[in-house]
Amino acid sequence: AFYYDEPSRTFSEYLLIPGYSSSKCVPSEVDLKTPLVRFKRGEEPGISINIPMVSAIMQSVSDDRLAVALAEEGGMSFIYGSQPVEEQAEMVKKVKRYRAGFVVSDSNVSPEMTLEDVLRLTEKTGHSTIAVTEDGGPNGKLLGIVTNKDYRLSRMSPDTRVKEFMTKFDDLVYAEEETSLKEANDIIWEHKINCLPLVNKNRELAYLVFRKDYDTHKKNENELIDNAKRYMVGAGINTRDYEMRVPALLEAGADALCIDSSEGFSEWQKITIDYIRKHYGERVKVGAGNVVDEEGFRFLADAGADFVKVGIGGGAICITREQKGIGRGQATALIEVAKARDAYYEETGVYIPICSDGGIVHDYHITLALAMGADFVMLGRYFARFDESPTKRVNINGSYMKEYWGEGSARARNWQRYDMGGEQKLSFEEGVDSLVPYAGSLKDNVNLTLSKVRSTMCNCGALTIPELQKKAKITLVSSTSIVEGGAHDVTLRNHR
Ligand code: MZP
Repeated sequence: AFYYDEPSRTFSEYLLIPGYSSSKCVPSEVDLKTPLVRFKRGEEPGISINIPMVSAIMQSVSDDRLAVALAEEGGMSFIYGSQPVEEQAEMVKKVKRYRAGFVVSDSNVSPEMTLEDVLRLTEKTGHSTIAVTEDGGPNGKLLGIVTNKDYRLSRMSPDTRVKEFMTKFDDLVYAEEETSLKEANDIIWEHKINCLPLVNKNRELAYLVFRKDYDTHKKNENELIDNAKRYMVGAGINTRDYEMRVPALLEAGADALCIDSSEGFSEWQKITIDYIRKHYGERVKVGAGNVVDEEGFRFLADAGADFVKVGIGGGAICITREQKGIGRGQATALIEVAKARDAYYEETGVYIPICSDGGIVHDYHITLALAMGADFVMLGRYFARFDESPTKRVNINGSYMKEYWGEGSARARNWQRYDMGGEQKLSFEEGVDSLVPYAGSLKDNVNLTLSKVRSTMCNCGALTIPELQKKAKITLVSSTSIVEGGAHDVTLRNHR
């Protein structure tokens, strides 16, 4: 066996030593923009994110709602892949249909539905206005608009079909997607309507603009709604069903893919990337991982990964190290892979961003990870605590908690993430089912976290992430990495 001379260490064993900060080095001047995908020396990366945070590819973390909230702050989510292809693609579509400030009609009805169905749908989704499309699909041909108020006032029988009801409201007003906000507003006021559907050339619904959306966008009244900000979103894939999943996710509009695996130094990842390169060339961006050393990084870099994820066994819900005895302290893994990334860049002129995945417990761990060479970090527990995460908020002895479970837990049953080519099932658990303290909105928390990151960067005299990586002085403080190997910072729930 090969023995490493040094023990593997984690973030809590390190601290940053402040460097000189000039009077120009103030938090408001810090730029956190960072590359997401590989680029050649002298060129710009195909995709960058404005803050160095992405959300974990997990059922309890990354659905379309969290993806929109994180994109609004400048980060990016990877929608979880441990669900049927169509459902994952639908989540991606919902994020892509969403434009800053505009409501996307994701709760459409077909003309065959009854008024009772419509009322139930408005109650379930909280949308008072629903678009009626020919096939009931979200982007189908637009036939009309129904508001629950119309229905209530009409006093028609609940069994009435929407198509009969619509004959009472045949003055459908709509506009083309290229309408400017000002024009949309004029139409809304002229027709005394609350909601204007926008359609493409085939009268397929693009989205609904509400009067209140315009009010919140007054400053850019001549902006075209086609140009309104669209959010970026990523999606997890696996090394089993990629031939089905990849095309569906791309069709849905995913901006980047990521092979989601607990252990990425494997031929399966190369085969998956080869498939993508063969069918889509370089235009489809795909991350790979996870790895924890130079060899693993080199393998994925040579295989064509657009970014590489680092980390095995450090996730808050992860018990891989206890179950299988594999893994590495997150800091040591990251430091080695960052060196490998820099050496690769020197040799080939190709920069491959690395993502530190798992084990971020305190906000300062993010700054440390960036200082140690990460281009961005992936977080699960952190995001699971917020309003926007997909899980239930529960009251435990008077305190609000949110559910958070691992992809390797019996609850998620994401066997593809742990697949070693054997039977198609999860043979033993590598993750726990837990609760984390509820923490409020994503926006408030991300802003607070990043204000700490910016402030620490200024203490180190750095205004950008590459500058931090160059200037950071890091010291070891103690050896507590053993704590990271087990479930930590969570309350265990019914775990056998
Ligand atoms: P954390 O931010 O909660 O500490 O860690 C999140 C990361 O843990 C995920 O991005 C993923 O790499 C990893 N993960 C997800 N499920 C499990 C598991 O069940 C796991 N063991 O380790």
